[in-house]
Parts: sequence; C-alpha cells; structure tokens
Amino acid sequence: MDLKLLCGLGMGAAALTGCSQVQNKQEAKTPQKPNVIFIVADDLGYGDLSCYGMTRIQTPNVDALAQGGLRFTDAHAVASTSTPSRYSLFTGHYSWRRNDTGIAPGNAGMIIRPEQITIADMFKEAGYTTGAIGKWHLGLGDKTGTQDWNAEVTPGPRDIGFDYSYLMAATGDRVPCVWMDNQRVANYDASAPIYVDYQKPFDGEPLGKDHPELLTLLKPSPNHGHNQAIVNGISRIGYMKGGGKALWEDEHIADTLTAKAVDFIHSQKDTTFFLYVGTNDVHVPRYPNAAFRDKSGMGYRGDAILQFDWTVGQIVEALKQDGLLGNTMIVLTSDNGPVVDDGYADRAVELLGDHRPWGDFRGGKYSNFQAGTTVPFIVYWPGTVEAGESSALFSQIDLYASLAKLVGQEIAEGAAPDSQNNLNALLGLDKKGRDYVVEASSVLSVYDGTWHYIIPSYGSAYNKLTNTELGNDPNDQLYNLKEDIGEKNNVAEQYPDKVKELKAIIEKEKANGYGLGKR
Ligand code: NG6
Ligand code: CA
Repeated sequence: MDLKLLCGLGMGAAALTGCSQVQNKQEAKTPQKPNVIFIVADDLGYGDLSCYGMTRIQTPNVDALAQGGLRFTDAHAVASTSTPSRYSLFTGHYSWRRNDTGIAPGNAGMIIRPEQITIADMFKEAGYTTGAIGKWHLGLGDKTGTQDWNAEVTPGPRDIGFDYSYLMAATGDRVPCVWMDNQRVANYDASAPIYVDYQKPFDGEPLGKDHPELLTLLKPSPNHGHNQAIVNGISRIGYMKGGGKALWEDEHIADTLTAKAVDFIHSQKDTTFFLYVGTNDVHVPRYPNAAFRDKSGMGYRGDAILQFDWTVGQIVEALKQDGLLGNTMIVLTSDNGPVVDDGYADRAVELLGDHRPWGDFRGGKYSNFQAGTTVPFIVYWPGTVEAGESSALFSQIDLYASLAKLVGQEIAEGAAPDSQNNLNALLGLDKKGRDYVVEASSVLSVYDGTWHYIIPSYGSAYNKLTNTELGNDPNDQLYNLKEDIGEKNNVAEQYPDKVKELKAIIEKEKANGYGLGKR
C-alpha cells in the first residue's frame, strides 16, 4: 500500500509524517469497489468463537479473520431472531416498523416486496454481480401459502437485486426441506411433486408426533413442537408431501452451501461481486457432516460451530486461489444471539459444560437483554482494514449506507431509511460509532454504548423451553453495561433522567413507524 493510501485511510499514524490533517479527519478513501461477502451465521453467540473467548473448542479459520481484520466488541443485529434481523440487514429499514416481519413460516410470501430497494440492488447499481446462498427466511413467492413448489417461485431474490440465489426457503426446521436454485427446486424430482401446508397434514404422510420410531436422526425436545413432517429421520415444523430426490440431507447442508459459495466466487473472479452466505449452522436441527459429528465433545451444537468454521475456511481458500483476498471485504457476523436447546434433543444442554455461548451478556436469542442482539462481527479486508479490535457501537442496519458510501453509490430515494453511513467505524477509523442502537425482541430497547434501557412489558420473564431470560418486566429497566455487563442491577430508579432520555429516543424512533406491538 502506498503512502497516499495510508494517509487517506488514516493509518500508520505514528510512523508517518506529512498527512496529519487527513489523519485527524480519519476519513475513508472512497469510492473503492472491493468484492463484498457477508457470512451470516445462524444463532451463533458472542461467546461461541475462540477469538471471542471460547476455550472449549477452537475456530481457527474465523480466528484468522479476527487476527488479520477488525474484531468488533459492541456490534448488534437489529433483532433477536432471524427474519426481522435479516430483513433489516438487507433493507436498512427497521423490521419493527412493520407488523409482518416476525419469524416467517416456510411458506411465507416475500416479506421484502419487489418494489423495495435492497442492499443487493445498491450493489447492482454500482456494477456488482450479486448472489445469495444458504439461509433465506424472508419468504418466497407472492402470497403466503400460495406457492407452487413445482414451478418457478416468483417473486423471489431476483426481484430484490440478487442475480443468483441458492437458498433454503426458511430454516432447517421448517418445510419445504429442499434447496431453491434460482427460485426453482434444485434436483427437482418429477416423480414426487411437492406440496407444503402449515395448517393441515397430508393424508397418509406420517408425522413425528405419531411416529417417534421414524425419527432416526433427531427427536424433538419435549414440548417444543417440531413434530410434524418427517424428512430424513427428523421431524419439522409444517406439513410436506413429496420432494423425492430433491429433499436435502441435513448432514450435507453445510457442504452444499459451501460448495455453491466457492463456485460463485470462482465464477465471478473476473467481475466485482457481492455475496451473501447465510449458514444453517448453528441453527436447529443440528446434524453436522460426519467430518464434524461428535468431534467437539460438546454435542452437535459444538460440532456445528466447527462446521461453520470450516465453511469460513473454504470461502477464504477460494478467494486465495483466485488472488482475490486483497480486494475482498468479508463481514462475518450472526443473525441473533445464541440458544442451546431450540427444539431438538441433541444433547447441547447436557454437554455445554462451562461454555457460555452468550459470553458475559445476559439472555440469548429471543431476549431483550443484550445477548439477544450482541453478535460476533469481524471485518476482514487485508491491506485496507487494519487489524485490531474495535469497541465502536455498530449496527448491522448501517451496512447498507456504509457500503453505499464505500462504493460511491447514492442511496436511492426512499431506500434504507434507517441506515446510517458509519463507514469509518466499519473500517476501524472511527472508534465511537453510533450514538445508540435500537434493539427489537419482545419489545424495543435502546442502548447507547453504556446504558441499556428496556421499555416495560407484560410478556413472560422466562422461556422455559429454551431456558432463556427474556428480559420482560412491567417496570422500566436500565442497566449500566460499563459496570454491569451481565445486566444484573436494574438502576432505573436511581437514574430517572437517563430513563427519560432513552425512553424519548424510543418514542422519537417509533413516531416514524411502529408495527412490533401489532404482530
Ligand atoms: C421458533 C422455533 C425455533 C426456531 C425459531 C426461529 C418453536 C417452539 N421454536 O419458533 O426452533 O425455529 O422459531 O429461529 O417452534 S430463527 O433463528 O430462524 O429466528
Ligand atoms: Ca437465527
């Protein structure tokens, strides 16, 4: 890297002279057009990677990104579950402004409508080839329940900016259990037409709840549901008929999506690309490949973490082979906080030992407490993003505006209304980041880097099934994260002015649209 670029990026401050003005401003040099890859893990917690303090197992491939890149310690997903989190990531619009962005069934219609402008549209405008691989969970087709899975399902990712897609419609635990290759079932088997229903079972199709003897790979945890359609020895949420040789095999989900990501990278080595890779790891049902199964000593959840790490390694290796590492920005993160038992008896609870997937934070997936949305977040762009750690407050919702700034793209009118340009924080040049983040779980909360305020709610305080403290309380809750990272002491009564100030932020934000309470 030449001196001019170093100055422009505000790097090498001590070693360089003659560019102090630029250093003070700490502005990123834009535009630049690297390839951009989002690797979004599923339900991977802040404490689930060895570079974030996990000691039980090692994640060397992710750690290499952390060592050569920027590891954030205060980055947030917008919501504590997948659909609303990914919705905001792609649109730069708070999912909680709508009432239809909750956890989507596998037959949901497209939640991001074709007329909406997404981050993929933004990249396309900037001349990128765009791809989406892996977990989608944002609906496909026009209306819920009306898809014909035996034909092209439209609208789909193509209509919201993705040139290429290879996706699971929803989650591993929801039907249909097939891959969608550019909006058509992959490996379609004409002898076994596919039907999906979330209301009523199909005559003659055995269900998990009636046929435990057919659940050869995994059984559901008691009272968690997940006991409907049976697809390769695992019962799911929803009813399904057919599929034949198109049905996915759970032990090959990770290697299938990894191979597709690697192929995409190789096929685009001479273009500039944006690739979203949503892994199924470490979501339930966890049934990792034999290469990882029973290898972690922590059960399938730990094995799935090893498998996730392998996927990351394969993607990096593909970039290396094509000589693309210096010209590619990888953003590695998770869609929401961790959960140990999310529906299947995979011994994750029994074998957890002293491992803390949520790190020092309280709660987890589904929770208003900080472990709901505080996620691992690593930016790797060797030669441009200086290696280190950043405590800047960052929200995934800002990827849209920040990357638009990076590539020199205007934000289209009406697009990404909640996304702020925090490119300097993303590149490690601004150590502070956002003034505050709004977090969405059962209710909204706001966090300013020190104080976390959760609005009163009458929801249950505890989810017995998943063993999660949900952070619902009929009183105001205020925590000082700098002194009390585990949110043990509610200090709302001691700091009424702080409560008032943070409450006012939520009210101000809600005034621009609010649908969460109407779900
Ligand atoms: C919940 C499921 C859980 C998981 C989650 C979605 C039950 C009892 N629990 O409703 O297993 O599928 O939805 O997870 O059905 S997410 O990470 O995709 O948001
Ligand atoms: Ca998730």
